[in-house]
Amino acid sequence: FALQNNLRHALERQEFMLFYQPQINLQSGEITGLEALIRWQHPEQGLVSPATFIPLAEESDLIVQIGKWVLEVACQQIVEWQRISGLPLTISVNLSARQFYDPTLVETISQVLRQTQLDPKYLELEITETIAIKNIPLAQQVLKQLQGMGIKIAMDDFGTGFSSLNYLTQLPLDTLKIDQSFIKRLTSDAKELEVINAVLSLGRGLHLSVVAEGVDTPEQLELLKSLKCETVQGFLISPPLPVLEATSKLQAKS
Ligand code: G
Ligand code: G
Ligand code: MN
Ligand code: NA
Repeated sequence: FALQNNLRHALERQEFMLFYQPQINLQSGEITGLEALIRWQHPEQGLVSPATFIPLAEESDLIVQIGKWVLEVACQQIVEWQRISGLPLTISVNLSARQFYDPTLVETISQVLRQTQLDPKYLELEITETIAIKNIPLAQQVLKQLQGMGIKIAMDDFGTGFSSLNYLTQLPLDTLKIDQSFIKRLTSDAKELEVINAVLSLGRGLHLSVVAEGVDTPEQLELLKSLKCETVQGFLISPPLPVLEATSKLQAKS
């Protein structure tokens, strides 16, 4: 209860911040984009994980306000990073269910794009299978509008939902993000390799980019390279970083 109460004031008290986790192209080693990940600096409890407070925020419209803040800050930041690095960087932003189905989402996003002057093709919105299957026809409609604006859509945690293959042809998508759990098991079993291979081949067939998430070891990286995986993200490459550290990393690359 206390946490939920504090959460209500966290925005005005400026207690949220974004961390950014780089994604790299496996062939070139270049950073192609970053995923924005929210953090809550709680005055007494320290850093609170979004895994804890996003579900609380989802219980009310608070998630819509927090989500808007995330979009504003993330889009502003990527414009700045594109400018200083000269790289065509994409920013990936996670959406929650209530935020995704909120009737103000599309207007909020167009407003943020106008304000920040970010080219929509550099904004990627991440939704999960669980979000999509709540209401496939509505999800389809919202995603079509967003894609029509030039925004990219990624299916996050791919492979952990129920009807993975069922919705793939029904929803307009640009990217599949293979869930971390698949990558974690990548070394132990030849069957795991085949599953990832199948997702990569599915991606190629459907003209979707594929990102392997949670890459933790050099061995996993080598296996993904051998499978011709395009993009990777994970602690081995970099953990989510505060702005200044991410900026240094981008400057070192350019
Ligand atoms: O960064 P971390 O591993 O602590 O994230 C935990 C969970 O919180 C992940 O599922 C991630 O997608 C989610 N998350 C992080 N930032 C955001 C955000 O800005 N919005 C939403 N809806 N979820 C987020
Ligand atoms: O649900 P989603 O995929 O958005 O969650 C992303 C979160 O996963 C990030 O916030 C980050 O903290 C976490 N993460 C990113 N890379 C790794 C990794 O290599 N290993 C582990 N265990 N977690 C990771
Ligand atoms: Mn994500
Ligand atoms: Na994920």
